[in-house]
Amino acid sequence: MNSLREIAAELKKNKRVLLTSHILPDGDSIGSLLGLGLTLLNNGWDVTMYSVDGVPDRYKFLTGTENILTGKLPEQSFEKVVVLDSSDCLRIKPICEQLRDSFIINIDHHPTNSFYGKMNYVDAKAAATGEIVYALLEEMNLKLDLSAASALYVAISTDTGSFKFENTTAITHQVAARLLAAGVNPKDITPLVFDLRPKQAVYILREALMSLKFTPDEKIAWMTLTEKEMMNTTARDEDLDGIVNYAKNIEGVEVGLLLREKPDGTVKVAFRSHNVDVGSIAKTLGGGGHARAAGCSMECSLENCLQKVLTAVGKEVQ
Ligand SMILES: [Mn+2]
Repeated sequence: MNSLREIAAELKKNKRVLLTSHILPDGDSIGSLLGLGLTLLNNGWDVTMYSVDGVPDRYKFLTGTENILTGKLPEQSFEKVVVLDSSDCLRIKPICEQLRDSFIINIDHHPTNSFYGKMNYVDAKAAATGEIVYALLEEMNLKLDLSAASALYVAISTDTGSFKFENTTAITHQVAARLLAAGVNPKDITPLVFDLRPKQAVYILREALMSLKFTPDEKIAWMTLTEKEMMNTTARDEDLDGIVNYAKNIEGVEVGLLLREKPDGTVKVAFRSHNVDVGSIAKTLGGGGHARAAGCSMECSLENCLQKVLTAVGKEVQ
């Protein structure tokens, strides 16, 4: 692994950089991208910010999201490519091949990271990739403006569930304090990111809750969503954010699951737990993630996938 100092020095050598982050972007994905991108831009870099799946509506209030490209990746060559918050090249699959010969700098906090970059910095203790981006910018001696600070606040507050998850450390709060000192006011951000939801998100939540079921010992709770329910409610992927936590947060439940049928016939599974390492379980099913929050994609019917997942999780829950 490389040090942030080495990465800072390398980034200073070239100004034409591409920054990108993972498919189905979350707050850390977009926030890290913008926090780094806007700061480099303000300091003379020629920055291209790119997100495979665009920017979810929820994060569009952040300044600079309008400059994040999606769709076809520009043909021009980049001197450096920084890939953020992505544990392997599959997380940027549509552009992974195209970037194969690029100088990739991989910056991430997923313990399952495969070190696919020419340079790699992976800190599994960091609460968010945004926390690492903050440290990198400090190493580069670059000052954050309010827009970049707001983006990093979104990155860190979303990956810590508003500073509630166990990944929240003293460093997390120190970084947040500096972001507030740079002008961030949580009341301008938190309601937009955590509280306000579009109507179809509430409708699909209602469908998910209607499907709630438990194992006989009530330690595993799961919800399922069919493609038909997604169509009927006009819900999008991003409207499913956080729904799995309703299963996890039931008293006595150890693992909460959300299984969602996709139009391509696969089933996407989200795992959340209190103590069990669901990251390892997801890995045995072809996925990955963190110890308490993980996911995988499976090729089977909703019912068959559910049985496979319950068997795998059941072995670890007693
Ligand atoms: Mn993250």
